[in-house]
Amino acid sequence: MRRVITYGTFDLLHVGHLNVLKRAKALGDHLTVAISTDEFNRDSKNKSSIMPYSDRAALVEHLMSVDQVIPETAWDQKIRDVIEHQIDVFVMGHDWAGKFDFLKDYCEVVYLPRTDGVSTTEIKAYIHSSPIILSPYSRSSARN
Ligand code: C2G
Repeated sequence: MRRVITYGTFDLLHVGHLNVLKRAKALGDHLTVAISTDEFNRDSKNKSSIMPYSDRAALVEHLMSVDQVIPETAWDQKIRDVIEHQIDVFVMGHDWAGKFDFLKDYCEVVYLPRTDGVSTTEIKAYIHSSPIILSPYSRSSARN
C-alpha cells in the first residue's frame, strides 16, 4: 500500500482544496491529511480560521479521497509523521515548493500546481465586503 500525506488548514473548504486532495490521493492508495489545529494556526501560522478545527477535520475526513485525518500541531512534526505513518509520498501545493525538501531523506516530495482563482483568503475578503451579518460560528443557535 502506497501511503500519501499532506498538510493544511482547509478553512472554508473549496475546490482548490478538493483538487490537491484528489491529486494527492491519485499518487497512492491511502491519503492522510494533517489539519492545522486552531492553536497551531494562532500560535505558529499567524492565521485564524473561520471554521473551528472540529468542523474542518469533519469535512475533510468525509471526502472520498481522504482515508485519515490527524492534527497538525507543530511545524516540526512532519518527519515523525512520515516515519510513524509509513508515508511514501509527501504532497503540498506549489506555493510551498522547496520548503519541505528535507523530507526527501524519508519519502518522495511532490509539489502540485495550485488551483487558480480560488483561495480562502479571497472568500473571506468577499464575505467581509458583503452586508454585515453575524458569523454562524458566533451564534450558538445556528449550529443545531
Ligand atoms: N491549495 C491549492 N489551491 C488553492 C488553495 C490551496 O492547491 N487555490 C492547496 C495549498 O497549496 C495546500 C492545501 O491546498 O497544499 C491547503 O491549503 P491551506 O489550507 O491554505 O494550507 P496552508 O495554510 O498552506 O498550510 O505545514 C503546512 C501547512 O499546514 C500548510
